[in-house]
Amino acid sequence: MPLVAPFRTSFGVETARDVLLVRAATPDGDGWGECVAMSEPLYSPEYADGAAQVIERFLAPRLFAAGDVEPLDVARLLEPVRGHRMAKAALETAVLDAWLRARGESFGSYLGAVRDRVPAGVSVGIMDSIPALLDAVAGYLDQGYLRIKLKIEPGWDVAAVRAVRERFGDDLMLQVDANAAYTLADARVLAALDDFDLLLIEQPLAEDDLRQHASLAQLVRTPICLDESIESAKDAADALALGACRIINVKPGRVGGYLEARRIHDLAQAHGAAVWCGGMLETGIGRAANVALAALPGFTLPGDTSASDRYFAQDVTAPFVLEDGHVAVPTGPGLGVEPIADVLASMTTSTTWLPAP
Ligand code: NPQ
Ligand code: MG
Repeated sequence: MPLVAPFRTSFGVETARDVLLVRAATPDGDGWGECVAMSEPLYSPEYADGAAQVIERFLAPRLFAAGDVEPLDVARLLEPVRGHRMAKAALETAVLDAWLRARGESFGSYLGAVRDRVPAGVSVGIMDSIPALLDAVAGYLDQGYLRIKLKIEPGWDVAAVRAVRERFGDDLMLQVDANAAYTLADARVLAALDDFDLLLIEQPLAEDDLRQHASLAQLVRTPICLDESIESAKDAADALALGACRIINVKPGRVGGYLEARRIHDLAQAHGAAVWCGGMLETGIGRAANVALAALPGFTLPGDTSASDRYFAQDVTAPFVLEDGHVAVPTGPGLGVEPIADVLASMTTSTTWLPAP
């Protein structure tokens, strides 16, 4: 799926999104899940073709062998396979969607949503110049986005943040995301961001640098938020106990599914830590479930739950739209949205039915 504009982060420039969708065909009806792995292993070790292969060879056979599978069984059945959380999440979501559709219950209702719409933030890529960045941010604010996240990397940080703060004022909810581009030796640059009253600094250091994040947290006033470092509720518990972060970006794909994502929400709530819902340039399928999750009570910061047109001119489902800075939580059974058949067909490059005939 072509992106409406190139999206540059500290790990590269994306101009299109390769999407792996999973459809669970069950006796009670279909369910859908979106695998958020990128086409290349740049954000994390998983990648879309690898996820398709691990599903085909190792994950789906375990579900088929188990016979009558309910959503709460999926993680346990897949647990012997190490890692591959994004692939597992896509399968669990498809099973959960089919199960909820058959019961006539929405994702939001099942997960424990307490809102019918969620405030929307937007993630703004690294630009070629400060004027280009200011134009991009102005455009998103005109559309109504309630919070801006700037992607940063060494050389595109303090000046970019200062320019946005000066142009748009102190009331703008503003945060940054480094996608692991810094080291503890950069603590002085990161501490310089303290002047700009940011909501948080997301994943400044490498994913396996939990201890270093705890050290960094002693050197900067801005709250540290972890994304890539948190792959499970256990990781979240460790990070909070260590003082490595005060806030967690919850991405269901990264942690193995919506049920584990809810556990992180519950844990953070008990710990008094804030969570918010991240984004992986999802189609309407993944976006629907994210918006439902973001409606849980502990999601107290606006998420990267943008409207579909932030990324795609044509979404695979009916588009999610921004209304008064918010995105509506779907109310229909399961995800509440489904792929539009001819749109899906026009975008599909390959289909595999499992088990193979
Ligand atoms: C983040 N997302 O929070 C990610 C990173 C990211 C919205 O900033 C293709 C697929 C391109 C997934 C670029 C946002 C991507 C991607 C960035 C995820 O760290
Ligand atoms: Mg991030």
